[in-house]
Amino acid sequence: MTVAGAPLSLDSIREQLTTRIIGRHLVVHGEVDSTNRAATVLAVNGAPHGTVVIAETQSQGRGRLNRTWISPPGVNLYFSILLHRISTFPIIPWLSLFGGLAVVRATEHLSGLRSRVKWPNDVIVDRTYPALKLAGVLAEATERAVVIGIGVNVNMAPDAFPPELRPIATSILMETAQPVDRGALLARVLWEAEQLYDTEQPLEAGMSAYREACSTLGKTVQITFISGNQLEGTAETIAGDGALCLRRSDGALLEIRAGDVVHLR
Ligand code: BT5
Repeated sequence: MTVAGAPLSLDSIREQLTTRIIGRHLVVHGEVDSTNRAATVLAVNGAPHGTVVIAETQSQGRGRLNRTWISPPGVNLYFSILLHRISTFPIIPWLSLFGGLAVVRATEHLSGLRSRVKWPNDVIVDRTYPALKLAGVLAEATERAVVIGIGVNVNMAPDAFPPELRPIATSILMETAQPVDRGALLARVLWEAEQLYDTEQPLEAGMSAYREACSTLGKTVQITFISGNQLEGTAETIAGDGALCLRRSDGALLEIRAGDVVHLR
């Protein structure tokens, strides 16, 4: 067992890993531009299914649509899971939804903190309005592989966030006042992910668990599309393929596959 604050090392992570596939091949960087980019390069070079790339800090950590993921050293988790596109693994929308669910489950297991997913793949603490972002997931697909990048704010102090993020972001430490061993949390997220990606388990069970953990359902939401167009409605359910089903005020039911969601009420 390592202690909170200890650097992440190959040995300390390996000691705590309980997975069969995910993380059996591990690459640990002190600093990298982006673990998603590094994992994509490894995928092209034939890295095994289940490879995990971890970094203490990222110089160009990225969110969706080329946004920045703030990645200070030594306090958080930044990692990417590389999965080959093999027929026994579920399709891409599930992979990215389940990344957020794995973080929710692992966080509660290790710290007792109850977080929720905001569709599609933010992890938030929603006891206040607006909710605070604890983790983000960025799934990117290449021809041969899917890379699921996960950033979790673990032991980050409020003043480590840039001022514009302070009102909208949080960490496990900020919520519970207790530091968490990052190696243990990483090992647990990978274990939860492996359970969810295991096709011996019915996918529908994972989707039901996702719906239960989803803070978006039942809320009035505003969706902004890549085009800048916006829509408002009530989030009614998540379809079996991961789409958000939105009820408009005129009664129409729309299936949304991508967009930025704001919980209005
Ligand atoms: C995400 O994008 O939430 C996906 C973030 C994925 C990060 C991981 S870290 C490991 C892997 N390697 C990478 O390069 N990326 C992945 P999006 O929904 O677009 O949210 C981005 C927005 O979240 C930013 O524009 C900020 O407003 C906010 N943000 C940035 N850094 C944050 C942080 N550390 N904590 C909370 N919010 C943050």
